[in-house]
Amino acid sequence: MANGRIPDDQGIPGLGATPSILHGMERVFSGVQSSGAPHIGNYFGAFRQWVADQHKADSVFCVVDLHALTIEHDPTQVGTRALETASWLFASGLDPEICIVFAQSHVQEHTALSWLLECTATFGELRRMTQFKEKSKGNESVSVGLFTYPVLMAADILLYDTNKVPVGDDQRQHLELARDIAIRFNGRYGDTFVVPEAAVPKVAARVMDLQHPERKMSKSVTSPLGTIDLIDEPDTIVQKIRKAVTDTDGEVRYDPEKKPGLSNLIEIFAAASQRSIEDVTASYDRYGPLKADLAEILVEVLTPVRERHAEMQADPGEVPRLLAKGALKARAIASTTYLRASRVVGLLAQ
Ligand code: AQP
Repeated sequence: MANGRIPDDQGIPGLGATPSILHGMERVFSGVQSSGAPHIGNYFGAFRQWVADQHKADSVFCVVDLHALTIEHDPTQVGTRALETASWLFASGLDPEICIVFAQSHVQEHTALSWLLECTATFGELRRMTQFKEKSKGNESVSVGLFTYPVLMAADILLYDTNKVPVGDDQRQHLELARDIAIRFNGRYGDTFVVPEAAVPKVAARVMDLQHPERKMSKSVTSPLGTIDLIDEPDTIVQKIRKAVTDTDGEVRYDPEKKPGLSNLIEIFAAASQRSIEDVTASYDRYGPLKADLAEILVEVLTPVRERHAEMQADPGEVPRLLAKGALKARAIASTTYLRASRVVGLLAQ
């Protein structure tokens, strides 16, 4: 098996097939860490693709709250942040009637499979992960969880017989690792996992910080003027775009290397307006009007999301109820895959 589903006749006898094998649809899976307030990088790099995918594929989306424990966190905020993150997903347009949305910690097969995969991945390949190097830099005490995070992410994906993983560019390397682990596991134990493919958007795959355009916009890095959060009010968006760092040569040109600040703004503009980078660039000859129109279009795109998020706060029980339903559906798929994997590595049947 290369990229297709596991054929029924190669499955483990008696364990049956997963639902998406039965109805033959492509399976999409992706996740977001509940590590802080989601920003426009998350929205244009990931959430917006997910909303489109839910109508075309059998889609599963996860608030990866266990991943959020890999960095410093306040235990009193862990649950609240997971609920907040989920409510941004629903506000962005994920419909729990047509896709599965759940919290990672509610489906224990994620950590169980992660262990089987940790025994397949190698220390050397984890040590090469760029995100680990960046997040651990300068920290005296780095958790083992931060190091093994990409393996848990591989488990998240492989549990759902995932064909396609829509992610931002920063997750490309982790996706490659998930593929390598799946291929190695299948080679060692026989066809068990579908080998997933990354789907990275053509525009805004890596939205950069507005004040430090050499680094990506990030939830867990404090950069109040550099990050546009989905919760930001119109005035705040306008102010942040106006203050965004550009350069002094004054020429409107897309050149991420020489003009990183302006190129980032052009890319955000293209993503928000669904126009091409060339088209946006050709429409302006001064930075001021480009910034003013960008702020306007961002406000237009983000206001409905922010309003839906505010509406959801009216019933604090709604998001937990939706996540509980999502977990039931997710568990039904995950338990079948985990059992399949645990059998092939030789663990005793329960
Ligand atoms: N700056 C970005 N531009 C485009 N896409 C982005 N994503 C994240 N940042 C950008 C994509 O959003 C999805 C969810 O991200 P995540 O929660 O898994 O965390 P992350 O990739 O590590 O990014 P963050 O938001 O910066 O979080 P922290 O600070 O906690 O690490 C993913 O598909 C990601 O690619």
